[in-house]
Amino acid sequence: TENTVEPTSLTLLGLGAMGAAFARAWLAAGHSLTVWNRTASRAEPLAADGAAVAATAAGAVAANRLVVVCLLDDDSVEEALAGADLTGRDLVNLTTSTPGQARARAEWARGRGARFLDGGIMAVPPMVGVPGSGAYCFYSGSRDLFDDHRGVLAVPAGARYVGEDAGFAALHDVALLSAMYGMFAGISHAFALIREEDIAPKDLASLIAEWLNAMTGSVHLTAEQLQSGDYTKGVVSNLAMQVAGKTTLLRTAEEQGVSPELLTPFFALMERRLAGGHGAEDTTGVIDLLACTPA
Ligand code: FVH
Repeated sequence: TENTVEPTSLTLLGLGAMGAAFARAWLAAGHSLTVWNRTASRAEPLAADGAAVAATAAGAVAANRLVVVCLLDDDSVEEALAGADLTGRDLVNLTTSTPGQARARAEWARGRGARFLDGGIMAVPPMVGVPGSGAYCFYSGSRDLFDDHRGVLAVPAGARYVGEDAGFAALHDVALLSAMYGMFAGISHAFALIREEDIAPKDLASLIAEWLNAMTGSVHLTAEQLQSGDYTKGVVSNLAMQVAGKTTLLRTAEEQGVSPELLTPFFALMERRLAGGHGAEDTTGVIDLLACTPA
């Protein structure tokens, strides 16, 4: 988080948990902020902190060249900006979107005379504006917009530009969240296994955290294998061995009275890859099996 940038005037639409956290960070760093929120009362604490409050979204957009939007979803962005003149604006959309929605929104903004940057927030509100918290946003779309406003954008959370394709910020965001949900699934299964036993959850928690940390290096091996096309490169625990070991995991779940439903989809894919004659690989080949026709 940087807060040594020139004082800047900007607009923020959306004062939910995340929008309000961004607003507080910009105000605390001395930037001049105009805010708007559909439910006007949510702007009151920010007005007390020095924000100018616009009565309408169109008015807020008219107040500044740089307009940041942090609303619930893409439909709310459409609704909020329907009556606003975006000509000459630099629109930064931090609302969570799919890559397709972000690309369509970029076209939509360009058609209304605005430069566009999409953002994906990798933080929860308490991390925002806190130096060293690790909060950051992915940004993609107009490089010029990003370069012009990088300093002020990096005040609430670090700023990582990932490409001109407006869909890339959302894609990076969702890729990381997807990895996180896989981890949450494994953690849920692990705790379910010990739930009825005389093992303190906090003791297992430390062990899980330590083990997951030790395993994170595998992400780099997967990347190397994908890049080289050789999925046997550097393999330590091959697929044939892992599929054989699956029986122990499933039998343990049964013994402990735990549904295997969080594990079985991944094991089914590993088995399919093994059946295709890829026992010497790691699990990287599963990625190829996931390819399907985009909607
Ligand atoms: N909060 C979090 O932990 C996550 C972290 C990662 C990124 N997400 C995304 O950030 C966007 C905003 O999330 P939020 O936490 O601020 O969400 P809420 O507190 O629920 O506030 C929603 C705001 O959106 C406004 N809003 C909703 N619908 C409309 C609409 N049709 N027209 C105009 N504004 C609308 C709502 O207004 P109000 O209910 O106060 O009137 C809030 O300002 C989001 O994309 C997350 O996925 C957050």
